[in-house]
Amino acid sequence: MKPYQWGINGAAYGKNEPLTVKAGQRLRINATNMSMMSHPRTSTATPSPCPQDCARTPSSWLPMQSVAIDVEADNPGDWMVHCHNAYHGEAGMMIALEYRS
Ligand SMILES: [Cu+2]
Repeated sequence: MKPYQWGINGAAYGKNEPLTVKAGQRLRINATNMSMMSHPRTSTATPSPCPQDCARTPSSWLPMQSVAIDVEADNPGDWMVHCHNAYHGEAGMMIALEYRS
């Protein structure tokens, strides 16, 4: 938390490698919250809004808790996987999910 920077896959957004998935594939994102803060997590696609294109962890992603997020590739586009606390996303807690048909 010091400096106030967050990341996914070992780096802040823009420095981490995008996740990729192709049509018909299933992707499992295994994630561990290595911080002592809770992180509500949501995946959203553009232009499709929530709730149909959202994946949420149970209520909140608790400190030191692991979750598995299963994604079925049935909606091509550029997605963002991010913490739902906007200020955490702004600090880098996001990663692109590139889905190509
Ligand atoms: Cu967060």
